[in-house]
Amino acid sequence: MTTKMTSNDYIEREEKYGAHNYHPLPVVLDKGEGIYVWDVEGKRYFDFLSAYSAVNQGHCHPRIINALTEQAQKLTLTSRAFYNSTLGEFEEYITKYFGYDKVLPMNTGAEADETALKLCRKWAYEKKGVPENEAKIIVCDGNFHGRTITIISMSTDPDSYKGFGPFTPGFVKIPYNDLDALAKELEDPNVAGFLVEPIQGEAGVFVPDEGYLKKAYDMCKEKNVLFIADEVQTGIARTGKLLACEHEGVRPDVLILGKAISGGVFPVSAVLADDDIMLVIKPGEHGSTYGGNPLAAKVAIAALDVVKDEKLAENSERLGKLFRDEMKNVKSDMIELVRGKGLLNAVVIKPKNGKTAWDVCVAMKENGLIAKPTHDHIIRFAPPLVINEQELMEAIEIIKKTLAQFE
Ligand code: IF1
Repeated sequence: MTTKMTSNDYIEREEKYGAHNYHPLPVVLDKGEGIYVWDVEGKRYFDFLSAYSAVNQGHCHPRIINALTEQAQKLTLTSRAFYNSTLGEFEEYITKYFGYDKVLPMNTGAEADETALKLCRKWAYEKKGVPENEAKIIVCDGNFHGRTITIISMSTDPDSYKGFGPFTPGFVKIPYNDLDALAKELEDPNVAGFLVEPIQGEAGVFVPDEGYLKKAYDMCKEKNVLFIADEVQTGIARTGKLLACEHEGVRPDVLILGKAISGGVFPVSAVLADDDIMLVIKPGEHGSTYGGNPLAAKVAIAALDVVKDEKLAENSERLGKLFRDEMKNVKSDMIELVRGKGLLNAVVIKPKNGKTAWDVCVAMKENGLIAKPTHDHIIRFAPPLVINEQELMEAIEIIKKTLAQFE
């Protein structure tokens, strides 16, 4: 009779056979449903990371799973060498959903960011008249757009770029939330685009000043520079609007989506733009084997339907405010700061008696809630957007109880 594997057995096996490119919290997840996940010992947790905002619709949402399983029995992948019966349906659905002429479907967020960079450069040469190979793209300190070599060439975080050089040229780094720095760089006629996260997730949920995005957008328009919004993490209702740019009435020239576009069920990403930008890429100049495959198409349609039908943006807005109000009233000298928008929030932890954000996360796990620190001292709290008020209050009680253990 084989003995049942324990969490430690699973962890040791991953240690032995898997690359060591992560340092996960010591919990082994085995099942997910809605806002909850269960570990291999059957213990239930509130999921307060939502796979970094990919599971906004909740784990294993029945409508999205049905779309996956139904299409999986019919046709999963054709490549783009041929047409198929689902891609056009997805393209029409998502372009109308977000209000753009065209979509270029990819798989991961990084691929969508790379796509946007290529689109921006080509548009600069063909439409703006920037000399070939001279295009510059402005990015922000503290950015996170993925892990490819070109994307880490934009990074200011040594953990992302150290040891992976040489780097792709053509990027200009400026401080985030700094309009004077942007204005200065926009004077260069070879600037093609400004790539920005409406809220910097990985950096620690940095919410820029009110009006920053709108002013930055207007400054880009004055200089015929593309405003490119990376909404991979902030999009799909996470910050209380369908897109974070909507809080300021900004319609990006190029919109980058990923993660929750498919509700955590299948890797789907997309770049949206109008014809004058999107059509600079001609047949055979860009793509990917799985980009826009039938499974992705049907899963994404179902996932985006759920966002609208279940009013996830409204729920995110309302419960995000409740979360921040409650957390700001928690009496704990480990809480330095609470910030966020919608249900994308972070608590900055002040170490105490040598205890750090990591220790708080391990203790929260023991108490039935999983979240993970970013940059050592910041804990991101991002539950699935299907959470209700009673469940949120229960989760907040766990956070309070855990912090009290460190008093
Ligand atoms: C990991 C971070 C979050 C993203 C934005 C593009 C991408 C991401 C704004 C690339 C991806 C993920 C990557 C994942 C952890 C997570 C993350 F901590 F890495 F930075 F969310 F903050 N634009 N973010 O946030 O999308 O290629 O991953 O599909 O690398 O561990 P991807």
